[in-house]
Amino acid sequence: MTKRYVEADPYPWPYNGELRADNTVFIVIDMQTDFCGPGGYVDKMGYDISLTRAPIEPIKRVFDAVRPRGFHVFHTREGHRPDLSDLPENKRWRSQRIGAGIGDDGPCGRILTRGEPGWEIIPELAPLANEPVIDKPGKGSFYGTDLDMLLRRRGIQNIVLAGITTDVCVHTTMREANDRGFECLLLSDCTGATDYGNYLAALKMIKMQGGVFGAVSDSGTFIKAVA
Ligand code: C5J
Repeated sequence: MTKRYVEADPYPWPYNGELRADNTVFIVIDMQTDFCGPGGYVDKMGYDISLTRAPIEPIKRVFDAVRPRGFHVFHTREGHRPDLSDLPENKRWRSQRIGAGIGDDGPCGRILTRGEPGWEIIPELAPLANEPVIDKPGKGSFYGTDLDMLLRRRGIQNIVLAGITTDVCVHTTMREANDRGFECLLLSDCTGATDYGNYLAALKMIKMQGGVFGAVSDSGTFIKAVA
């Protein structure tokens, strides 16, 4: 079968050239109001949400390229049960000390709490009805979820990552996926962090050791490869 690659750093991705719609998923991590909207968790903590909003338009362009071609598309949401029974005490304590207590009332409802307006994925990037949404209590998308099962049942081998934040939920998910044997690619303009230095460092970390967690490309290059 013809091999297909995305130009990427530090190697043309995927390693084996088996880039197809049926074995590849585009996963969009935590594009929720709490992470990129006014009054959400990240805004309440005092970070600049223009950094976490920057990926919105590039992600839209990737949707337009992958959806009609039959690629799998998944979404994730970080959040906790309304009774907070899945919220570790230390995670709550840390959020309170920075002034954005998880479960506390905020301008977008209770912070990082399932069912609240701030927890919703932003309307611009709303999932389609057939696209799985993974609700996760932590930073990684595999811990405490059925993501691994959904990917393996669909025969997915390649994961293209996007979303926020690069250094926290995106990186944790990429590392978890890499350890499970999935071949991962992060699109640099489809992700953002609360700190620009952390964003750059997170991209650099992926590329060490011959691509220790996979490879990095960008939306335009990826779209060209799948078109
Ligand atoms: C954070 C996330 N940063 N989605 N969550 O707490 O990266």
